[in-house]
Amino acid sequence: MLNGVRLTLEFATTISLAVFLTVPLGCHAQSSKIAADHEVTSSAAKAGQFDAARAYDHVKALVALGPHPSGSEAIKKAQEYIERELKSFGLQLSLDSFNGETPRGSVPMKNIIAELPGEKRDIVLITGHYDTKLQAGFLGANDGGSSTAAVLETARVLSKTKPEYTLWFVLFDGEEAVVDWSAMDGKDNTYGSRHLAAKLKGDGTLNRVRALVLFDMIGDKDLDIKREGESTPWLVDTIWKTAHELGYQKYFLNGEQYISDDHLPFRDAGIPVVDLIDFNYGPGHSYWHTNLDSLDKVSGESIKVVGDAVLGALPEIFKYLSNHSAKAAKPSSQ
Ligand code: 1BN
Ligand code: ZN
Repeated sequence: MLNGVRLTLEFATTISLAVFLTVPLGCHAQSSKIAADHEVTSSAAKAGQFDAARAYDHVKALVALGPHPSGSEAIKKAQEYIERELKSFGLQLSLDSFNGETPRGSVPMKNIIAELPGEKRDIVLITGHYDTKLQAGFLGANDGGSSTAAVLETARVLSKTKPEYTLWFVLFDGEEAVVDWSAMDGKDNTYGSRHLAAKLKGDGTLNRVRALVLFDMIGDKDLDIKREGESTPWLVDTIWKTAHELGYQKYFLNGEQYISDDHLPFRDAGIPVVDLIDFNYGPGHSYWHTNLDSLDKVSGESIKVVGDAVLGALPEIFKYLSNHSAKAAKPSSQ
């Protein structure tokens, strides 16, 4: 069903990445032969594509670990997997470990951050959560798995480039509630993103953060994403425009929804944010936070649709940021 648009999309994504993201010199051998040049170009183009099969394999690997809520033994395996993958792309990791103070006591948590240096020091965050909801038998193929897969595959594709802005690929821990989303005065959720936003504010790095893209629940075989109303309009518009140009209007709908999620701590700190979330999962949303959120409900092609839209929109996002300097209240970092 999603295959019909793939060729057009691959072409469009390759072109836009080629124009706006500089592949570092020395990556590809020079050749005087046109045929050899063509071969080099097409293999580079392939390497520059978001790969649906790789995304699906990430979800499969995470699901195979079993339920991995914050603080569990299984989440340590998920962390090892994510860290190994990000390192294999040649990215520099930093680990933001902390204790989440939950209704069930103190829980060790860890945000995983991989940096891709850009031409500018200012940072765009590409994010998702990797913890699964604390519930016996809950695998979170879509809710936890798909967001992790999208961040990892986006990181792999972009790691071959030198982007205009520095990119941080961030996997948040502790997105899910330990007891209930509204427990503890509405604070039993988004532990990782709240911790990172506060930490970056405290050490001054938040002044360099110019935008945040959040993937969540984007692996549904029946993909339909509405505009998220807490998100920043120009960022939503930019991604929707790109998605529609890529032929993805069927998946990027024009309706609106309001979702409380990992983007909010950064939005509240004044950062432009967008939450890409398909909050219509299964008949009558019946798979969400149930043990029906399993591998068979997820498609790598759906994850690719959203990954392609973000990759394709990045040049426009960078252009917008270049034309709109950081808020005057924030001291300039450059
Ligand atoms: C998304 C996936 N969310 C949790 N898992 C955020 C959310 C929480 C969305 C409560 C709606 C209600
Ligand atoms: Zn959830």
